Formats: sequence, structure tokens, C-alpha cells
Amino acid sequence: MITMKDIIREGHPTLRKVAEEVKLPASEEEKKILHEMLEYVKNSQNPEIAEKYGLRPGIGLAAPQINVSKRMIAVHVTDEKGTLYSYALFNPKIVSHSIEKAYLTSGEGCLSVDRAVPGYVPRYARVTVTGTTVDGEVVKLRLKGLPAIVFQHEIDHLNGIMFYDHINQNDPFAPIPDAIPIER
Ligand code: K1U
Ligand code: NI
Repeated sequence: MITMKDIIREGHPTLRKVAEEVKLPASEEEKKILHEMLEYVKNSQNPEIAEKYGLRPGIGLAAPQINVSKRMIAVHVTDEKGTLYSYALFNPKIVSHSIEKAYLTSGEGCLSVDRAVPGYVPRYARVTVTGTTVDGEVVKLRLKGLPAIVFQHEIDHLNGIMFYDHINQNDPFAPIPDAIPIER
């Protein structure tokens, strides 16, 4: 079971590396890790389990955050309509995106960052993501709203990018032209 002890924090060099593609079909060990990553995210959203094991609640997790430099992500998040997006993917890739941007009005957080970093994080408003599930199925997801933001945050981790790299350092809350504000 993954716990906060397994999650590396900012300053660790793995968080700044470009993660390796997973050679498919994935190994049993890679499947086990990816399955456990999704379990972490689900468990962390269960108040009883989160308290028992000291899990910080999360809506996503990328393998580099547990010091595994491979292209694997887990996301478990609902959109504004209550639709659940629960995915564990090998080699996720943004294959197309909108020109339009979006941002969370409350900013973003990260399980690898033990401090609040205020500011707007500009993201694409809509993305199409492909990837391969633990069962070897290829999926193509058309995402908007919070799920689109979370997938971009997690795929950034695979490229050594932290959310605060996108914040305007001089004016963290400077308006982002033509961007959709997302409240949550
Ligand atoms: O990758 C991570 O560090 C997880 C991170 C994902 C994320 C947060 C915000 C915007 C985009 C991506 C988190 O899950 S931080 C915790 C969090 O935002 C949250 C936790 C429980 C309920 C709602 C939000
Ligand atoms: Ni993060």
C-alpha cells in the first residue's frame, strides 16, 4: 500500500526528470505499481482510511512522485456534473488540445509540495488524452473542466514540470487572457 512515506517532495531530483516510456505490454510489477497508485488516490478520498493511514487527500498521482521515473499516472476525480473520471494509465499523451485556456480560481496543490503556492496555473481548457490501461486497453479521453486540469498536472509530472512553473512569478493572480475560470 502506498502511503505519504512513499511520496517524494520538491527538491528530490526525480521530480525534475523526464520519465521513461513503459514498454508494453507492461510487466506485472509495473501493473502492480499503477494499480496501487490508483488505490492511493481512492483511499486518500475516504476520510476513515485517510485518517487511519495519514494519507493526504489527492485527486491524482504520477509515478515520479513515488520515485518511479516511468510514464504512469492515476486520476480519480469527478467533474461539475458528478461524472467520475477514474483512470490508471501507462504512457498517457495529450494528442490534441484547445487554444482556449482554463485555470482553477483556487490554484493548484501537489502531494509533493508541502506548502501553499498561490497563483493561477494556466492550462488548456480541453485536452484529448490517449493511454493504455492496466488491462492493456487503449483509451482516448476527451476532457474538460477539472478532469482536464488534473490530467495536465499529472502528465507535467512525467516531464519534470511542477505546477508552480506555470505561475506568473511577477503577478501570480494576473488575469489570463481568454481563459475559463473554474471554481471548485
Ligand atoms: O499530482 C498531485 O500532486 C496530486 C494533486 C493533483 C492536482 C491538484 C490540483 C489541481 C490539479 C491536480 C492533488 O490531488 S492535490 C489535492 C487536491 O487538489 C484535492 C484533494 C481532495 C479533494 C479535492 C482536491
Ligand atoms: Ni502534483
